Amino acid sequence: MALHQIYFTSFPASSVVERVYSFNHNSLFVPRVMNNVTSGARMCSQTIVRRSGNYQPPTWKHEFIQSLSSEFAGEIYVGRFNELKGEVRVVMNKIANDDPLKQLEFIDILQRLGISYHFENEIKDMLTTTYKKCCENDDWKCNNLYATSLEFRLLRQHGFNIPQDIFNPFFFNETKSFNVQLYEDLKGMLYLYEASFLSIEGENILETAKHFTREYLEKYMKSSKDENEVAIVRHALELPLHWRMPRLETRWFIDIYERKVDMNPILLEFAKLDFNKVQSIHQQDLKYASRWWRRSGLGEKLSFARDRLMENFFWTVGVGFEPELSYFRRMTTKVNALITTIDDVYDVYGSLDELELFTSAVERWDVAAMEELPDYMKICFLALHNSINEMGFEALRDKGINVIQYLKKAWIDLCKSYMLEAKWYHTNYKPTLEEYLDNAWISISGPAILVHAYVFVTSPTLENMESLKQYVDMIRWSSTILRLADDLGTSSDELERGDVPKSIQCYMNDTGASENIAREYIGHLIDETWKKLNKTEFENNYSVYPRVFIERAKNLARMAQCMYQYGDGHGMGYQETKDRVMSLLIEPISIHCHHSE
Ligand code: LA6
Ligand code: MN
Ligand code: MN
Ligand code: MN
Ligand code: MN
Repeated sequence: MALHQIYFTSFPASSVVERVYSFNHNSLFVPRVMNNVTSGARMCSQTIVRRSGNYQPPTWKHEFIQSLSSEFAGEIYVGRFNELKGEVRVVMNKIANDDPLKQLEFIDILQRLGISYHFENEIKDMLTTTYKKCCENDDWKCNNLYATSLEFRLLRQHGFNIPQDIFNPFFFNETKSFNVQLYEDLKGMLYLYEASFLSIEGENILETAKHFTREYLEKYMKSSKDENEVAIVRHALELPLHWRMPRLETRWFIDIYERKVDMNPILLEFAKLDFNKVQSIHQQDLKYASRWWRRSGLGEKLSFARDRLMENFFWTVGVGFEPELSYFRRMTTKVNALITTIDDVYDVYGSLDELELFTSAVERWDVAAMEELPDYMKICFLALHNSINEMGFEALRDKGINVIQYLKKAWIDLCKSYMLEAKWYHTNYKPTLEEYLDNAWISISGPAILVHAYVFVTSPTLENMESLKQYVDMIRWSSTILRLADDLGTSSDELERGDVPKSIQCYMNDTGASENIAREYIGHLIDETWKKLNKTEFENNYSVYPRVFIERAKNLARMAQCMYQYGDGHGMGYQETKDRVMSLLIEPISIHCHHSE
């Protein structure tokens, strides 16, 4: 059935790559260059000068959201859906006795079509068998870069720590370079490129592979006239598969798959139907969240802050799309909306004195603490207090555990990190990049989001919550990527409005580099941080951090790279975000029936 032929049928001219890119992997940080705390900048004036975010009103109205409905929510398609699912399972069982490459290709297609979550156990079994034999040099992958790369990527994606050495047959250790005969193999090069993003620090073969294949693919793009191939390669170069927001990738791939000559119509129809069914569940979650947001009154009362209910919901779909994660999406939208609002209180509207009051009110976590707050902060504080306590109540009711102190701690840590940035801003202090990042991975709210997510997607124990309280590495690296991606997308606007120097500016201050060089460096840091995040997964003990949680941590980083891919997709109402929301949440995929009744 050769599903892999969706990719390439022709190969490019050989010898397009002349040299192997090498990269400097020294310290992440450069030494401190300047330290200019301006003292005596206390806020003492009576009139408070407030900044403005210049935010546009929301793109999506509450009434529009409430009007959404989908024919895929009902019973009409259930029969066909189950029928197709059964047929896919039959194909899968047949393939289980087939050659290993066929199995891997099938798993890859299921994943890319967004339907692999229906067959998790079957996939796990197949990959466990593959892993046991991964170091044998079997015929099906011998001298086959494509097959080896696919095997490597799938195994690592599923937490199996297959060694980089399986690429040894293609790599010359003496010259530290790949065999140039690989230039003949576009598909192999593309798959090696994708595989290289599953690496951890210190894996030199994979690091060489990443630069070698990128350079090759970039040259290929310039020389090829095959539009389909160029589109696929461009897509891969923009962002590798491992960094992509899963649902958008699914939506993109379904269209690609449909154009493939030997595609399997059963898989295609099942993928479309499943996409639409999942979308109808997302719409229900969105409507719930929008009702909550409307009732909170925050959008109207705090007119200086971003009113971004749809975007806040969209994040949650990026972090967890599966049908059974409705509760997670509903609650996390609330968390995101509170974060977005309170972030603007600290960054845009609040005076330093007001912010001190707010921070200590959150530390007290007590309605009595509201008394001394200005009115606009009262409503914000009470919305926070009530919403989070209610989540705590539901965890107690449904999971039998009192997590409020842990949720509360996440908000205290977040507000303290906001407070530190506010002080830096008001005293015109310029932190080094290292000093900035030490705080900024918390102030981007990743730890807060993930601690709450842990409660929403697992059955937490007090022991787990205690260990999470220290913000394990997984949370740290995911949040660091979130921060760096956010800085790449938002810091231009932030600096114009008035804000602390973000990572790009800190690096410029530290080194005297230009903005372009600094942006490139931050991109490099994202790459390095992904390696650390990858590593946490291989070291993980699944009983403390189950897959369902690890996937949230990885997806948070992916969603950040999606939201900020072209700028501030979260705050600025970009067309790109509108189009993405349309295609994921509003418009179903049209279904042509391939079966006759
Ligand atoms: C980004 O805003 C923002 F609102 C976030 C809270 C990022 C992640 C949020 C989710 C998932 P901004 P700052 C809702 O760029 O001030 O203002 O930390 O964040 O740079
Ligand atoms: Mn690199
Ligand atoms: Mn902000
Ligand atoms: Mn902020
Ligand atoms: Mn920002």
